[in-house]
Amino acid sequence: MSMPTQGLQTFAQEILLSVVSFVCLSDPVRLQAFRCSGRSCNPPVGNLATGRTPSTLTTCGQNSTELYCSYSDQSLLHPASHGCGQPRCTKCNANQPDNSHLPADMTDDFFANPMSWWQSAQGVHREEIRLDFETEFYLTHVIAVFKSPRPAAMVLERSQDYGQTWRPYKYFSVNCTATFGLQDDLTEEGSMCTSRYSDAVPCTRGEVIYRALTPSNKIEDPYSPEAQDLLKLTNLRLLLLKRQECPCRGLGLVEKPQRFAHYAIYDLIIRGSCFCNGHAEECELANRTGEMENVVHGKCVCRHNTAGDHCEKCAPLYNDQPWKPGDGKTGAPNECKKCRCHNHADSCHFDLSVWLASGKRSGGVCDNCKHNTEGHRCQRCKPGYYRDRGKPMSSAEVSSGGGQEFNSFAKVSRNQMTPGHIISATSYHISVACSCQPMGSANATFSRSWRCHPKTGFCYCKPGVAGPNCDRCLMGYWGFGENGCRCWRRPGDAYHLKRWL
Ligand SMILES: [Ca+2]
Repeated sequence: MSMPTQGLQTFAQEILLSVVSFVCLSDPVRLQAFRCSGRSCNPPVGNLATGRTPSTLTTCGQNSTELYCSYSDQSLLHPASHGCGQPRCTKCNANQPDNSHLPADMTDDFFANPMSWWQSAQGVHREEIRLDFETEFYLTHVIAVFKSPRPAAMVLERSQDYGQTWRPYKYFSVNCTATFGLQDDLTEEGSMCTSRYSDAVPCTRGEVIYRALTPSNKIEDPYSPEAQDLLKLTNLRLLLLKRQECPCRGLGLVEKPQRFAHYAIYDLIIRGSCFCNGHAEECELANRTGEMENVVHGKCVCRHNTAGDHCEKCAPLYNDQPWKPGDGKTGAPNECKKCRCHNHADSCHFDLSVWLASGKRSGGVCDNCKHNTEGHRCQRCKPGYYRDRGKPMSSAEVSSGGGQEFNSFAKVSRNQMTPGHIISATSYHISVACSCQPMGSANATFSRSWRCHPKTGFCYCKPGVAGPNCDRCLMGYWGFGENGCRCWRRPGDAYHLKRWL
C-alpha cells in the first residue's frame, strides 16, 4: 500500500534538492576553486529531462479533437464521503495549443507550469514514455507525478547502447508475484519489483519514485564498473502496462467510462548528472540540446589531464601511465601523467611492454618526434643528425636537419668545423647537421645516407681524406677522388681515418 502523505513529503524533499543543485550550478567559479584540485570530482546533479522532449506512443487528440473526462484534483486529493466529486469533461487536440497535452508538458518547468500534463489517447493500456539522450549520463533517480491514477503495472528500463538493448531498473505492480513473478521489495528487500507506487489512490498526483542507489545496492565508488553498469544510461523508458480506474464511491456514472480511460502525467523528473569518470566538475553542450537554462549538458570539461566527452582517456601528451577513473571512494584523482618528449612531440601513446619493462613507472612512447629526433622520448637525434650540446634537450634546434646535401650547409663557416669544436649559436645553423662531402666520405649506411658522429658531427672519411666534412686530402696525400686520396710522400701515414673516428 502506498502512503500518499508520505509520498507528497518525499516529492517536496526532492524539489528542494533540485533547487539546491540549481543554485550550485549557478556558481561554477566558486566550485571550480576547490572541487577538482588534487581529488576526484564530478559535475552537479540536475534534472536530465529539462530541455529534452520525451516521446510517447499516443497523445490525446493526436489526429482529431477528443472528448475526455476527469475529476478535479481538489476532490481527489481530499476524498470525502461523496466520492470523487463531479467529473469535468472537456476536449483535447494536439494541434491546438490551448487544448493540447503533449509529451513535452511532462518535462517543462513544474514551477512555472504546475498544471501542464501529457495525456495518452483514450482506451490504451500499453504506453511507452521514452527519453533518448545524446550521450551517456549518470542517473540518480526518477520521479513521475501522475494526473491519472497510477498504472497497476509498469516497468522502468534503461539502455546503455542508444536503444539497441534494454534492461529493467524496476518493476512496479500492485501484485509483483502475479504480474511479474517477482517478490515485492516491501517483503524482500532488494527485489526488482515493488508495490509501493502502484495503488490507484491517490487518484491524482500519485508519485512513482525510483532511486538508483539504495541501501540494498550500496556502491562505494561511483566510478567503478559495477556503478557504471547500474547508473550509466543513454536512454530511459517507462512502460505503462495496465491502466486502472479511480475507485470512486457512490458515483452514478453519467459519462461514458472510456472518457476516463487514459494515462496522464504532470511531471517527469529525471535526476542525474553528466558522466565524467571523476575527472570533471562541469559539462558543456554535447549536441542536439539547446542552450536552455538549467539543461544538464553531456560533454565534460575534463580536468586531471584527461580528454574525451566523458574524460575516458588521457589527453594526447599525457599517456605515460594507464588511464584510470577518479576514485570516488578515496578521492584520489588518478591524474594522467605527462610523457617526457622533451617538447619534440605533440602526443604520446601508452605501450604496455614499455610500461612493464620500466617496472610500471613509465609506459609513454612519444608519437612522431619532431626536430629530427627519435626514440620513445624523442631523446636522441635521427641518423644523419647530431646533438648540439650547447642546447637543452627540449630545444627545437637540438638536432639540425639536412645531411643529404653537402651544399645546403654552405653557409657554415669552414673555419668552425674543426675537431672538438661545437658550432656556436651564432653560426648559420644553431646546431649543425652532418655535412659530409659525398666524394670524400665513407658511406657506411645501408640507406646510403651520409652519417657523421652523433656527438662531434665529424664525418667518416675515405682513406687519405681529412677534415670534419671529409672534403680534402690529408696532409701528404693527393688526388681527392672517388677512392679517397693517395699517399704522396709517406705511404704508411694512414692513421687519419682512425683519428677522425
Ligand atoms: Ca508539467
